[in-house]
Amino acid sequence: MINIENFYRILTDCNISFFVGVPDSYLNGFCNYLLDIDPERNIIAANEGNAIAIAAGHYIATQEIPLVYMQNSGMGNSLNPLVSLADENVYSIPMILLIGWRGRPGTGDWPQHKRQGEITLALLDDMGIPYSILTETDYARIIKQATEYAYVNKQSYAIVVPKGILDGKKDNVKDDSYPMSRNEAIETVLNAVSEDAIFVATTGRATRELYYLRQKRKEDTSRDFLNVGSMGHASSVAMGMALARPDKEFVILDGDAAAIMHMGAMTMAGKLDIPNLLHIVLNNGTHESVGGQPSAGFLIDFCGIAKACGYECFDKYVKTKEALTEAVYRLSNRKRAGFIEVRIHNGMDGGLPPLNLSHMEAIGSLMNTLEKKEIEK
Ligand SMILES: Cc1ncc(C[n+]2csc(CCOP(=O)(O)OP(=O)(O)O)c2C)c(N)n1
Repeated sequence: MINIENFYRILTDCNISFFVGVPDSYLNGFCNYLLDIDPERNIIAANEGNAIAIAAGHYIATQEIPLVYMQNSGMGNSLNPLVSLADENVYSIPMILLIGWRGRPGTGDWPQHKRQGEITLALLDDMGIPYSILTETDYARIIKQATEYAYVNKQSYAIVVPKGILDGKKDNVKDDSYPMSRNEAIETVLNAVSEDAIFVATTGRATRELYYLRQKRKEDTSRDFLNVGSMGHASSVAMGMALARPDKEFVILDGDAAAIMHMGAMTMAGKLDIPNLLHIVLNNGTHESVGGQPSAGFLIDFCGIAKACGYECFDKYVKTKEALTEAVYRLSNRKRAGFIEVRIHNGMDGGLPPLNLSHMEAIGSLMNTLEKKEIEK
């Protein structure tokens, strides 16, 4: 584990002092240090493409080289502005990329990280971005080499970060901002909607909580889709299913940061005839699954946005079990897609088991459930 203070000091010695990105658990110690030390110059972006473009704007306005941090899962989001905005063939905007290397071959990681882990270095090669793999002993030299390259060549340089080098302890801090936990909110929804509704849960803790609750309640999981990767796309997967199966109800358990990451998807509620869709955002105002860094969740009016996008909404937001149950009932006769924002507190059940399941089996039984209904009809 690198001393984060030293790491930061070397960056600032090399004139890197503007930071923008999406948090990652492998960069957790660094991200949380930035939050403490200089929140003004650390922008937590909506998605990794947003981060690259903000960094580009910063460079254009100041000629200071920015640092963009991200999990390698976000490389896809960053690719378009990297190659069509910052690339040497266009505006040649240099930046330092700090990339958490989930799924590094040989290290073992969850299935959703496997392919991205395998292609991380190849993607950088293909984009013409040189890189170094960060080590505990050689980090000062790597930072200097990266920044020198960026200044001299006006091009980006990536520092790829393996597990255990910049990750701090993930604090499980329970705050008392709102009465309900994620677990309680999900259980309330499970109790309020029809028994055969199909659930789609977002990346991170929501998938684990839903799976865990199904075991605890001795319910089968063949009606659940666990969107373990593709952050921000759970609602779109649900929309695709809802459109194809108007006879079934689909409930999305989304996260605030995930919904914000691909918020454009919400406009589809105004375009598509999907009253069988209920989109619930579990808003704790943070990226809790990767260390609790703040999102814009508490700064924006989700229900206002949802209404403007064509959803039917209940109130501004709900925060108690009773209000959440009431919201589900009030929306049960909706004519359009429904939307509920639930404010929840941070803090996770420490005993929550990891998600140990076969994704192919899980999708097989969900597809079976959907197919069975078709035959019965
Ligand atoms: C494209 C992409 N970027 C970053 C990540 C890392 N990541 C996993 S979960 C998560 C935070 C999700 O926050 P939110 O949706 O609010 O749910 P919470 O964790 O608070 O329950 C992040 C940033 C990822 N999986 N994919």
